Amino acid sequence: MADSFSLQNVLDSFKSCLSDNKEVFIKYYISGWRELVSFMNSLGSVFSFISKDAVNKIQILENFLVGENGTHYLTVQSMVKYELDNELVDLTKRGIHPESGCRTLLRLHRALRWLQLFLESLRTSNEDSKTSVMCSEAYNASLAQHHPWIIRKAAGVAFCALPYRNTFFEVMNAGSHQEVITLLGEALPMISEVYQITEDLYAKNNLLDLP
Ligand code: 1PZ
Repeated sequence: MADSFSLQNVLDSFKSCLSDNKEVFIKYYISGWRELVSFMNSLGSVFSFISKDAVNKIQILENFLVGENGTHYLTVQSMVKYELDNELVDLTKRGIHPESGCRTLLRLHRALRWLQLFLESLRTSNEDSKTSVMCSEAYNASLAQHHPWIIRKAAGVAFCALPYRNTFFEVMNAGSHQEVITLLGEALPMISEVYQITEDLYAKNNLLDLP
């Protein structure tokens, strides 16, 4: 993990995510998330309940990756195959595998959809746009559908603490506003492709509703 956040690091991680045959490397997927978490931490402690959960999930995947069955966790594709073939996933209700790689990654995958929507709206925003509004619109169109009322409420409170667009662009640490917008334009297709490949894989294997 880098000492300080930069949007470029996020872009680099998601760029490195895809193998030549379009498999998603878990190593770079989680390093992208680590970058994002460090960014979120720099925004203040209101976000710590969100980053704690994200870090927890990143850590679960990391443990699989460095564990004795690590070679099966090289890519999302190999993980799905390995965990399904070996019945390591609770498919319909939580049971003996409450922290499978598949269900854990699904949570981050859903959050990646939020990120995609949020960054796209930042990219196309103007000076009067409010980050809190963009953030909650992206949230309502994605993650919120998977969260109970109490989490949605807490998320809504946190969004109100987001800095203004100008400050936000500065903490992204990628140069002038125009440069940030250009970089977002490069990052988004990468993120979208990683998202879509994972989405198709999960859909094909009926894994989109894992408990
Ligand atoms: C910069 C602004 C940050 C806004 C982040 C928007 C996402 C709000 C998410 C609120 C989630 C709060 C805490 C915990 C939720 C968990 O219950 C769920 C489901 O997991 P389960 O309970 O089934 O184990 N966790 C998630 O949905 C994963 C959330 C990961 C969020 C990562 C956000 C990273 C943001 C990067 C910011 C640039």
